[in-house]
Amino acid sequence: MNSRTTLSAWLDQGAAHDPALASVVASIAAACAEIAVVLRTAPIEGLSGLAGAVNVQGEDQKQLDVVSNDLFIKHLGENPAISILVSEELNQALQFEREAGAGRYMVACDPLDGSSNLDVNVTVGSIFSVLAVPPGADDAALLQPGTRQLAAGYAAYGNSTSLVLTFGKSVAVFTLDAKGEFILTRDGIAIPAASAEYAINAARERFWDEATRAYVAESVAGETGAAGKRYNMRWVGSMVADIHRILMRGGIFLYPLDSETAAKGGRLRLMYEANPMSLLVEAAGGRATTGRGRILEVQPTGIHQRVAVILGSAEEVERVERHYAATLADA
Ligand code: P6P
Repeated sequence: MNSRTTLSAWLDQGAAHDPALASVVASIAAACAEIAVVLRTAPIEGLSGLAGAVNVQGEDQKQLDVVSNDLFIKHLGENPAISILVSEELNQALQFEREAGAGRYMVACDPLDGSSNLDVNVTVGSIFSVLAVPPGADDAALLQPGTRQLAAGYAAYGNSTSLVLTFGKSVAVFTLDAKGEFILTRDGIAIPAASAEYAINAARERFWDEATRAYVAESVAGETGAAGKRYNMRWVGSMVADIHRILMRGGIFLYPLDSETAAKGGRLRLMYEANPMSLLVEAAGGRATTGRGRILEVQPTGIHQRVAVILGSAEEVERVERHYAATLADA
């Protein structure tokens, strides 16, 4: 891809089909570009370490969680098309002051996912989802299934900064250049249907359900097992890093419901982790399930609802689904 197509030029060419929606994505990208700059020198600026507060998830907030959340509030608050921000770092939805009837979009985001990896310089990311909301929407209007997303994506702050974006039909990748512009570097991402790489936190084996146990056992058995091929395992502990690898070369990511997370509905959050990642994966030809149904069809009951997440290469997700079907049939 020789020509340098900037994100703004790509949006102007009509990718979003709606100039206001394009402006929402541009505001999100501006927040991510500023977060990337802050992260690059954070240890020098004394921005590593804890903020001294606990967020709604009960997690110790890092200073950079707060800084990233503030940058989303700044950039999204400046865009009159956006009326509501749902954030992992905010207990309640934030309603921006808007003219009567203005502000048709809400953004749900995890401003800095995987922040436990910051101190060891491992890729972290910002995850975002865009939905339409009526002006003056009440909380119930925010609780929309992932099929209603108008755009979704993430920024991966790694050796380069990638912005990975979909409006539901295809997936494009932009890379942040030295001047702070996102440049189109890949388009039409397709996840290979077959893969031999799975991502799961294997230390949780004692909590797994029967379907997860059976899927992993088959993968570990390699050529001698029912899967009939050798597998490799990767687990970064940063969802954006694991999902980016899967979008780039295939694989499957599993954070299933287990005996420890079941009481909370799962580990990962539906509206600003599972749904945006599922829209990306499905737009790239993959599949995304809770094990008991399509993630994008889950009806949220709360903005911080958690859910089981199993997504990636279609053939691998189908193998997991076969094990769930078998165990549910036995139940
Ligand atoms: P565990 C990071 O805290 C996160 O939300 C995701 O980015 C990541 O995939 C997962 O949790 C890691 O969970 O249980 O391995 O620490």
